[in-house]
Amino acid sequence: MDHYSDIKKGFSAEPELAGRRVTVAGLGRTGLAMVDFLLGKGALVTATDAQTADKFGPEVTGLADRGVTLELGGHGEEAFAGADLIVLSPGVPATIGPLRRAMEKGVPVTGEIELASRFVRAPIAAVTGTNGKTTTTSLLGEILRRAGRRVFVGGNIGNPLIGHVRDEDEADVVVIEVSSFQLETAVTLKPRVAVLLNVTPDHLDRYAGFDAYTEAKARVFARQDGSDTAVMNYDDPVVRALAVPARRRNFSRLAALEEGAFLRDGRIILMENGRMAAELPLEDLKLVGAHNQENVMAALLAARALGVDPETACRAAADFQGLAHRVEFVAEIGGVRYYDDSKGTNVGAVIKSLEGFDSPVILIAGGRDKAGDFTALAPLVREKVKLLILLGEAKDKIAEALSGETETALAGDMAEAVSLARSRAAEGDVVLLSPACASFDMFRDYGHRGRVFAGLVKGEAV
Ligand code: UMA
Repeated sequence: MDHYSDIKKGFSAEPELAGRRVTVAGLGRTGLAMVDFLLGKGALVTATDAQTADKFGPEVTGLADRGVTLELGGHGEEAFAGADLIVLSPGVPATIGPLRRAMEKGVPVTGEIELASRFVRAPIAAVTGTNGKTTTTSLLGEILRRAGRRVFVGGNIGNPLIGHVRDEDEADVVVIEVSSFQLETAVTLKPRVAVLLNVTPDHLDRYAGFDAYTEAKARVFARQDGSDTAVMNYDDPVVRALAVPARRRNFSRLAALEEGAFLRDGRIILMENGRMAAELPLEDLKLVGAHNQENVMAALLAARALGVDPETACRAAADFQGLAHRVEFVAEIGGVRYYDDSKGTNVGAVIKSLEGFDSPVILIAGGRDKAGDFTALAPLVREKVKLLILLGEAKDKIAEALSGETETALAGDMAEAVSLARSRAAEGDVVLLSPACASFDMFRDYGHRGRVFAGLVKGEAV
């Protein structure tokens, strides 16, 4: 069933909300920010969530005292059918029964990004894709800040766009990470720059199939025109096959391009009007891994489309340390580079992280086991890890799975692990904390674990 065509426009560019009955579906981060915004606009708000009241804190249960009609523990017919407008949180599919029936009666339905974008005055850069969108969104935000722009960075990254609109923050550019869920309800969203990093199967529990998922992603380009820019992955067959109305700027790790960004001799080359506009040696990047090379190329092209000069963009990209605890560069000491990948809490994440390094790696792993199959790490450990340092509850289980592959040492705590790593690391090596386990046996959470690691590396007390 194609429900996209059913998403009604039904309301104007910057809709008048005062006195209108607006129903907000889903009371997570998006829904709460939306309710705030709508109350500020004088709307008559109904808020509904499938979960019962006992699952919520006072920020939700207290909404009734703020004049909101609250319906928890399910979605009744009236909340939707009696509305002038329904606003969906991204996690609420447009296919649920009472919602569909209201749509059939002609009640307009929208989503948070769509509604918020109608109130945004600044140009919007929207980043989507199956993987890499958070890194690319953050990096683009960073580049723009370095270029002196006032930037709001938000969206699926965790910071709803409607909060920015509600607070009437000033921004020169708005950079949003947008998910396929958010794009389903995007009707008039017209990003000045839209980035599509890649499309591989994901969220197939929500979509009829891969084509429907791709179709949702491609909506980011639907309203663009020749004055806008589409930044697209030339190496991804699904992305490459899409026709877009905007000025197209491709990036590729594999092919030399006359226009766009590509890799040559260990450098990112930016080509504009058939000429090289800038080059950035990959060795200057703090971000590691082939996927991050793509993210950097995409962010550079987006920044160029927003008028950032190529040198500033390349310098900011080179300095970007990555997201906290996701293969985050910590320090280079005596020619040894230290990385915090504390968020690598499963085996798959550690595989991805190890794949990103060409230098010999001293890997610090272990923690609370989540029934991980550590033997899946064997080939990469054999190939790349010169010393495996294990700690936490899972250390014996990991040692059993991997000690045949490389030299292995056990550590009593993080301080011992870091000091062992430091004493054994030679110039050119990488020391990587990527635990393949949860942190709760020794730390409050993965963030705490990462901060302790980084503090020890830098010799700071944490
Ligand atoms: N709910 C209903 N009815 C339903 C389904 C859900 O009432 O039929 C309720 C749930 O009970 C819950 C609420 O909806 O109380 C949650 O709403 P939500 O799932 O939309 O979550 P938010 O807290 O609003 O967070 C959303 C994004 N979540 C999802 O898309 C699932 C966050 O992305 C995003 O950071 C945030 O908005 C701000 O924009 C998270 C995510 O996992 C990181 N995104 C997916 C991804 O990246 O793969 C798309």
